[in-house]
Amino acid sequence: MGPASFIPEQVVAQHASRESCWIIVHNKVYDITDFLDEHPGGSKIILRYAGKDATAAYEPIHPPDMISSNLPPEKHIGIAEPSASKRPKTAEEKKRELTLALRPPLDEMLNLHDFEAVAKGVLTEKAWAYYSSAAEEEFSLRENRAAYQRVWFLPRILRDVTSIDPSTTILGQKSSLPIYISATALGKLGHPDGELNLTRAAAKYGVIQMIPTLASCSFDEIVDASQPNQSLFLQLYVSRDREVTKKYVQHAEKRGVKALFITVDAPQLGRREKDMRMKFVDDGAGAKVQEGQSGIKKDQGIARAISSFIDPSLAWKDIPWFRSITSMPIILKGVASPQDAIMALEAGVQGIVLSNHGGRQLDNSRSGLENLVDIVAALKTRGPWPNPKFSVFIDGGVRRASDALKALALGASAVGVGRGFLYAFSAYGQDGVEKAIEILRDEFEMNMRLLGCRTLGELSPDMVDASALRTHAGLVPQDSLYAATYQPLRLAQSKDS
Ligand code: 173
Repeated sequence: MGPASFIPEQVVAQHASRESCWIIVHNKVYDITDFLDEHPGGSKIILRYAGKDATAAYEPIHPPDMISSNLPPEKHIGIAEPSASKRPKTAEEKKRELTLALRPPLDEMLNLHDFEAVAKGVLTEKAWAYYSSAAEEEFSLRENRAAYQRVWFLPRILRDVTSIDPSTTILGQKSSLPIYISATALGKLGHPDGELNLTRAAAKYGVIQMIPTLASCSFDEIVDASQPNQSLFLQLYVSRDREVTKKYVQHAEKRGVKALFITVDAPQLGRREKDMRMKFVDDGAGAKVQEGQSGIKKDQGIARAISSFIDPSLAWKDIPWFRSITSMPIILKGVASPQDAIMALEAGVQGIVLSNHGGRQLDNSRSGLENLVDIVAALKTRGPWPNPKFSVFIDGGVRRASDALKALALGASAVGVGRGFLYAFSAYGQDGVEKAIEILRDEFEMNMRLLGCRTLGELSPDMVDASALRTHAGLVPQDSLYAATYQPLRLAQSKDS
C-alpha cells in the first residue's frame, strides 16, 4: 500500500464478517480475516468489532505494536478516513466525561478507600468488574481486609518521637516506604496512560513499582518512562513457550530491572464472576455473533480470555532453569503454606510473597496476614531470622499504613499494594497515585509516632497482639450470594392474616 491510501469508514464497514473482516486500530485499517482463528482470545471477540474502530477495546489488552508487528505488511491496508475518528461519542464515553467532571477535588481524598469510591464511579462497568472482581464467593477478598481487624497494637510511650523515618530497603533497593506497587494487569482499562501513571509517581516519591507481564503499556514504554535512579521489579507469568519467557526475563535484566517475582498461584485463572457476567452486557459495539463459533467460551471474562499462554505445568523442578537464565533475585509470588515457604527457602530463591492474589485465585484461601504468622514460625526452624538472604513479602487488602505496620511487626519485609494504586490512577491519573503515596506516608508517620517507633527497625512482634488472628468467628465475610437467594422459613400463620 502507498502511504496515502485512505479508506473511508463506510468502506471499512462493508468488511464486517468472518469472510472479510477489517478493523481500525489507532486509525490504521487492518485486514484480519486470516488471523481470526489464531487470536488467543478467540475470534468472536474480534468479530464484534468487524468493520469498526476497535481501538478502545484493543488498547488496554495489547501492547501498542502487537497488531502492526504480527500481521504481515500486506494486511495493513490503509489509513482510516478522518471521519472514522469523528464518530459521535458513545453513551459510555459521555458518561465517563460527566463522572470525571463530577469527581471530588483531589484534596478531599483522605484515605485509599476514597479513591476506590471515586474509581467505581468513573470506570466503565467492564473495567470496574474486572478490577474489583475476585474468585467465587469473594470470601478471600473480604477476609484479606477482615484479617487486619483481628490484629491490635500495643504501643510504647516516652521514646522521643520527634523525627520519624519510614524508609527501608527492599531486596537491596532503597524505598521511601515499606510498600511497593504490586503488579495489576490492564492499566489502560482505568486510565489512558495506564501503568505509566504509577511509574512517574513512583519516581517522584522513591517507591518501587512491580511491572506486570500483562500491563497495557509495553515493558519498554514503562522502563523508558522511568528515571535513571528508579528501581523497578518485574512480575512474571511463565509462558508455555519458555523461549518467550527467557527472552522477556533477560531483556528485563538488561534494562535494569532489579528483581523477578514469578507468579505461582495462577496455573488457571480463578472464576471471577463479576468479570464473567460482563460477557452478557452489550458493550454497544453491536455485531451479533453466534455462540459456539470457534473462540472464547461464553463464560469468560476479560482475564480468562487473555491468560491461555500461562503454563500450568510450571513446577519446582523449573526453578533451577530460572536461576540459570537470570541473576536477578527470584521471588515466588503467591505462597500460602509453611511447607511451600520452606521448599522455596531450600530451592534457593531470595524470597516469597504471601498472597492469595487479591482473592482472585483460590477462594477460601487464607489471608497472607494469617499465613505470615505460621510461615515465619516455620522459617525460624530452618535458619536465621530475620534472614538477610530470604525476604517475606505480603499483599492483599492493604489500604492503610497501619495494615503494613502490623504485617511488618509480624515479620514481613515489605507490603504490596495493588488495587489501592490502581484505583488512585483510575480516578485521578498520576496525581492520584502521588496523593495516595502522600496519604500513606502521612499515615506511616503518625502511626509510627503513636506506636513509639522512630524507624521500622524499632518495630517488633511484641507491639502487636495477633492472638485473635486465627479466630474466624465474628468477622466472617457475609455469604452474600447465598443470603440473597435463601428464602427464609415461615412460621405457621392464622388463616385470616
Ligand atoms: O488477577 C488477574 O487478573 C491476573 O493476574 C490476570 C491474569 C491473566 C490475564 C489477565 C489478568
